Amino acid sequence: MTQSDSSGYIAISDEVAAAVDAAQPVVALESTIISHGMPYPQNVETALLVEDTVRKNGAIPATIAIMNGRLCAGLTAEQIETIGQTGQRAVKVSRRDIAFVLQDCRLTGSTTVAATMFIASMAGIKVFATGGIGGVHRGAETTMDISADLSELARTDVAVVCAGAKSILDIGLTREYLETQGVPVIGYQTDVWPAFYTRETEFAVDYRHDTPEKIADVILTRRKLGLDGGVVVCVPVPEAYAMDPVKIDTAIENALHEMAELGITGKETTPYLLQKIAEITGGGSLQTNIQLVLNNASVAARLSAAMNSNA
Ligand code: PSU
Ligand code: MN
Repeated sequence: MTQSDSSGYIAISDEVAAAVDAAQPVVALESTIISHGMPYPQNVETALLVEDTVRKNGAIPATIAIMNGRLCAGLTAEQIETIGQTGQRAVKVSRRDIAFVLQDCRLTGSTTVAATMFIASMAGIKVFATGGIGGVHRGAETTMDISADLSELARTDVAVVCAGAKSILDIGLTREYLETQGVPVIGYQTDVWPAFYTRETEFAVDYRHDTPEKIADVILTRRKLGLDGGVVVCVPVPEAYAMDPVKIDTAIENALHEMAELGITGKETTPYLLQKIAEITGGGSLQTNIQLVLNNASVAARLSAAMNSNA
């Protein structure tokens, strides 16, 4: 059973709809990480574990995707299994793709950070946990490859909890772009941007906050002021799972080199690089990726709880 809003395009699960209505904590989760970010079956195992982690930390999980011609907020375990098995045959859906994938009921659309934020916001969900956001790619000064995740952050009021940006991106340029768009980057218990697989970079975050309550407080102030858009909350990967910086940088360099030789561009770049880096590190990067997502899910659940008790 699902509830629909008057537009008829969105299908919110009963559990998620009830939690949103009662102002209970809810955390949105994306599905591109399942279809394009990890291999089967670890992708499905991780997606289900992430949902458990959200629950254990006091919130209701709402995994988001486009299935059977509907924008779905809150998937069943069977739907998550379908996305995991469909893998890269699913359409990777960013903002521009949403209406087109809705048009063809046969398509399974896995939503990126941008599309997940848009649908979460429609469903009344204000906090979203993922692994890493898209950003400004290296070489973007000639390719113009800048993820639509960044412009979505500028317009949609959802807090995105992530482990920073991988060095497949240009972190310095990503930071500049977010500043231009008025999107603050908050370091959770860190002064510097984490680099996804590792805990540190040379780039400072805009503000550091050490508790979910302080982050919730500033988000509510932004809302009261009518400041549009979201915030990025950067959480470093737990120490025990962080990778050796030299090893991971070498793997990334090699993966980027191979990608250039193959001529891969556009929306295929991130999935290709994630897969290649996992291969080069003998699966090490995948283990780190899984652990950082779980950690972000727990921080997001506590942030959502803090936002509801402050409101
Ligand atoms: N980073 C990851 N794993 C992912 C992604 C990013 O570590 O799965 C996905 C997210 O869905 C993100 C998207 O929103 O890649 C960005 O893609 P693009 O750069 O094509 O906008
Ligand atoms: Mn891109």
